[in-house]
Amino acid sequence: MDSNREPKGKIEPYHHPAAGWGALKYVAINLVKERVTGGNYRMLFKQNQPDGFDCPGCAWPDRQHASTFEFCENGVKAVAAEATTKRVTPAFFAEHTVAELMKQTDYELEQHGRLTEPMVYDARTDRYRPIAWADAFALVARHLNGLASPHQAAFYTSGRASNEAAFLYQLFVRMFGTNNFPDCSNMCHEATSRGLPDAVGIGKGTVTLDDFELADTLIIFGQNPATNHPRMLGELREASRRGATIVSVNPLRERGLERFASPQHPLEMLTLGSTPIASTFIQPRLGGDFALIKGVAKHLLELDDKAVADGTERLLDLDFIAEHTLGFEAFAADLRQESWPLLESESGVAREDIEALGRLYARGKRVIATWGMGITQHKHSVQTVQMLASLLMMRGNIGRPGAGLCPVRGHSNVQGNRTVGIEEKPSAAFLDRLGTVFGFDAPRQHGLDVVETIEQMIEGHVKVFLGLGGNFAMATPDTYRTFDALRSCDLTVHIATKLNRSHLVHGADALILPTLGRTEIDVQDGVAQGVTVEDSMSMVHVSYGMNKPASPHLMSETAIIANLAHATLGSAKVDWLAMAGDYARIRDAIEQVLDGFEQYNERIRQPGGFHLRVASRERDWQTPTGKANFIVHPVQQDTPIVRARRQHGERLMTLMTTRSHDQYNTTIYAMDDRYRGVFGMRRVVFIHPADIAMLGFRNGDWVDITTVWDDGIERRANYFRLVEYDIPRGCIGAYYPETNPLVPLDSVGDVCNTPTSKSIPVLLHRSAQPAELPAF
Ligand SMILES: Nc1nc2c(c(=O)[nH]1)N[C@H]1C(S)=C(S)[C@@H](COP(=O)(O)OP(=O)(O)OC[C@H]3O[C@@H](n4cnc5c(=O)[nH]c(N)nc54)[C@H](O)[C@@H]3O)O[C@H]1N2
Ligand SMILES: Nc1nc2c(c(=O)[nH]1)N[C@H]1C(S)=C(S)[C@@H](COP(=O)(O)OP(=O)(O)OC[C@H]3O[C@@H](n4cnc5c(=O)[nH]c(N)nc54)[C@H](O)[C@@H]3O)O[C@H]1N2
Ligand SMILES: [Mo]
Repeated sequence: MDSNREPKGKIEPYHHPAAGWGALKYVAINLVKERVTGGNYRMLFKQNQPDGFDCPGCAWPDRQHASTFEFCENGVKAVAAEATTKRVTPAFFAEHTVAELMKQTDYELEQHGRLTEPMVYDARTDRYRPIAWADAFALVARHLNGLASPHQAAFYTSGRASNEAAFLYQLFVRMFGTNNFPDCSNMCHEATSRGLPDAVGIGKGTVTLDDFELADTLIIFGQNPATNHPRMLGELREASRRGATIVSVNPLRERGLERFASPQHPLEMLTLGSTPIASTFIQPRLGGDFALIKGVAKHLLELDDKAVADGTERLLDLDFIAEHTLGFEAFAADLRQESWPLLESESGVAREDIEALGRLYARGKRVIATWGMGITQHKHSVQTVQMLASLLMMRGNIGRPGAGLCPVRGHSNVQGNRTVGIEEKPSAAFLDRLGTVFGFDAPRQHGLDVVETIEQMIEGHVKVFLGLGGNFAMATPDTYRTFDALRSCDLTVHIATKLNRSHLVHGADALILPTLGRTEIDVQDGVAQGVTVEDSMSMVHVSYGMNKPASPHLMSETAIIANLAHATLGSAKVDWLAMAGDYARIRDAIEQVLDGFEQYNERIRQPGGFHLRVASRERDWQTPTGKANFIVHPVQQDTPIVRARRQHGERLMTLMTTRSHDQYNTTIYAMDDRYRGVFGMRRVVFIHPADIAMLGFRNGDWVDITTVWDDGIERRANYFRLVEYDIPRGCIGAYYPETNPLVPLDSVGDVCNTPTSKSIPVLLHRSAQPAELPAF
C-alpha cells in the first residue's frame, strides 16, 4: 500500500475529443491490467449483440444492427473487471483480518479480483473462512425464521440482477412476509419513478432509439454521458451531424459533451476529426434546474401571448392541451405570477439566457429531454421532474415521434428490477395477482427504502440485511452512521462477484456468497441459461454469458435465491429449485403475474427482444384523472442550503458528489478522470477560482470539508485538494463515495426520499497534506 496514496496526482486540462484514440488506449490498458487472457478478447465482440451478453455497464439501449460492434470504453472496463483472472480465494481471507482489509482503499479492494467460494465470518479470528453452500443457506434460514417479525429483515437489490433473479427474490421475500426492498434506485432515479406517475401515469421514459433519429432538439439535463453512458454519445453524434440542436444543462461544462470522435468510425479518428456535440451550454447553479425550467415555461407562455397579439402561429399545442391534459389554467396562472428575479437568482442563470433557451425550445418541432443524477439527487427533484414533464406537455412533446421524456437509468437492469417487483411500495393490483398466482397472501404494509432501512437498523428494528449485489455500506449516505447501523445487525449477507467494503462492515454473523457475473456461462441442469434485462427505453432482451465461470464453486444469483427460499420456506407452495433449474419457468411465472410479458419466452428470441408497452408513449394516461396533469410547484425558498447560507454567508458552499471517468459507482477501476483533466487522484474539490480567492485559499491547497446540518452530529471528510474549475460561484464538486460521510441521512428529496447527493451544504477548512491519505 502507498504511504501517500495519491503521490502522482496532477491536473492537465483535456483538449481532445471524447472517446476516440484516448478511449482505445484505455481499453488496451484495461485488458492488460486485468490480465484478461487472449481468448477472452473475443467477448468484446459479443457485447450488446443479439446473441451475446448484455453489457453489465449502463442501461443505455443497444442498436440492433448486427454489423456494428457496440463498442464503449467504459463497457470494456466493466467487462474486463468481471473477466479479470485475479482471485480472492480462501487463502487470501486466511492471510488478512477484516480489520486489516478495512485499511485498504476501495480501489485496492477491487484489485484483488473475483470471489471464489462462500465465506462466513469468524469473530474469534476476525477473518472470513470457507463454509459449505448448504450450511450458508441453513444459517440464513435460521436467522430469518428466528425473527420476531419478517419486517426485521431488509433485502437490498443493486440494479445488475436479471429479471429472473429479481422476480424470484421478490417472490421469496414476499412469501417470507415483507416488502422491505431497499434498492439502488432509491438513491438514483426514484424522483423519476415517483414524479412521473402523477404527471403522465408511468414512471418510465417515453422514447426509444428511433425517436433519437427524428428529434430536432435534444436537451440534456444533469448528465455526463461521455463517462456514464458512452454509447449515448453515438446517438448525439448522429443527431449533431443531422443538424439537431443539442443543449447541455449542467453546472459543469463537461468536456465529453463538447466534441466526440467515434471509435466506431475509424476515418474520423484517423483524420483526428470530431463531431461537435452540444452547441449550447447552460450552467445553472446546483439544484437550479427547477427555476430554470419554470423560467423557460414562463417565457414560452410570453412568446405565445406575443404570437396571439401578432396573429402568428401559436406556440402552445392547444389541441394536445385540450384533449390530453388537465390543470393547464392553474399552471399558466402560476407561471404568469412567478417573479423573474426569483427565477434568475434561484437558477443562477440570467433572464436573457433563460429566454434564449425558451426560444430554442419553442423552435423545436420534436424535442427530447434527457436527464440523470444532476436532476434526481436534490430536495426538490420530484418537482423538477414534474416541471420538465409540464414543459414538454405545453408543446405536445410527449407521445409523438421524435419527442419525449428520456430519463437515463444507471445500472444495466435497474428498470427491469422495478418492473418485476423490486418495489417497497407495491401496488395492490400487483400484490393481488402475485398472491393469486402463487396461492398466498402477499404482505400489504409498505416496506422500507434505503434511508428507512438504515434508520430502522439504528433504531434496532432491522436485524438481518441481505444484499443482492451492490455495495450498501459505501453507496449510502452518512457513512459512519451507516457503518454503525450495519454492525448492529445479527446477520449481514452479500451475494457478490467482488470483494467490497460492505463485506467488511458486517453484522455479528456474516456471509459472502460469490456469484456468476452476467458475462459468464450459466449452466443449470446441463443447459446454458439466458437471463433477461430491460434497458432505459423499456426494451427487454435476453443475455447469454460466454466466459468460463471465475470459479467452479460459484452459483448463479437465481440459484442462490432459490436455495435461500427453499431453506427458509420449504418448497410446498413453490418448487424453488425447479424454477432455478430452468429460467424459462421463471419467465412463465412473470408472464402470469405481469401485463406486457405475453409469450415472454418466445418474444425474447427475436433479435433485439421486445418493447414493453409504456402507456404514456401512446398518450394513454394511466393517472387517477385519466389525463396528463400539469402540476403547480412554487420555487422552494426555505431549504437546508438557504438556511445554512443565512448562517454562514458566502463561505457556505453547495457540494455535489459525482462520478469520475474511471469508476463504476463504488467500484474504482483506476485513479483518473480524463475528460475533467484529473490524473492519479480522487481527493479533489472542483471550485470556482473566485471562490478560492474569497475563502483565502490558493489553487492546489488541501482542505477538509464539514457539513452544515442541525442535528449536532459532526460530518467531516478530510484531505481534499482544491482544483480551480469552470463551475458556478458557491458550488463545488467532489467524487463519491469518498464524500458520502458528508451526506446527512435525513437530507432527502421530497416524496422520493433520495439522498440529496447533489446538494449538500458544506464549509471548507484549511488543512495540510497528510502523511497518509485516508482509505475512504
Ligand atoms: N462508467 C460508469 N458508468 C455508469 C456509472 C458509473 O459510475 N461509471 N454509474 C451508473 C449509474 S448507477 C448511474 S445512476 C448513471 C449516472 O450517470 P449521471 O447521471 O451522468 O451521474 P453523475 O456522474 O453523478 O453526474 C451527474 C452530472 O450532473 C451534473 N450535475 C450535478 N448537479 C447538477 C444540478 O444541480 N443540475 C444539473 N443540471 N446538473 C448537475 C454533474 O456535473 C454531472 O455532469 O451512470 C451509470 N453508468
Ligand atoms: N454521494 C453519492 N452517493 C451515491 C450516488 C451519488 O451520485 N453520490 N449515486 C447513487 C446511485 S445512482 C446508485 S445506483 C448507487 C449504487 O449503489 P450499488 O448498486 O449498491 O453500488 P455498486 O458500486 O454499483 O455495487 C458494486 C458491487 O456490486 C457487486 N456486483 C457487481 N456485479 C455483480 C453481479 O453481477 N452480481 C452481484 N450479485 N453482484 C455484483 C460487486 O461486489 C461490486 O463491488 O449509489 C448511490 N450513491
Ligand atoms: Mo444509479
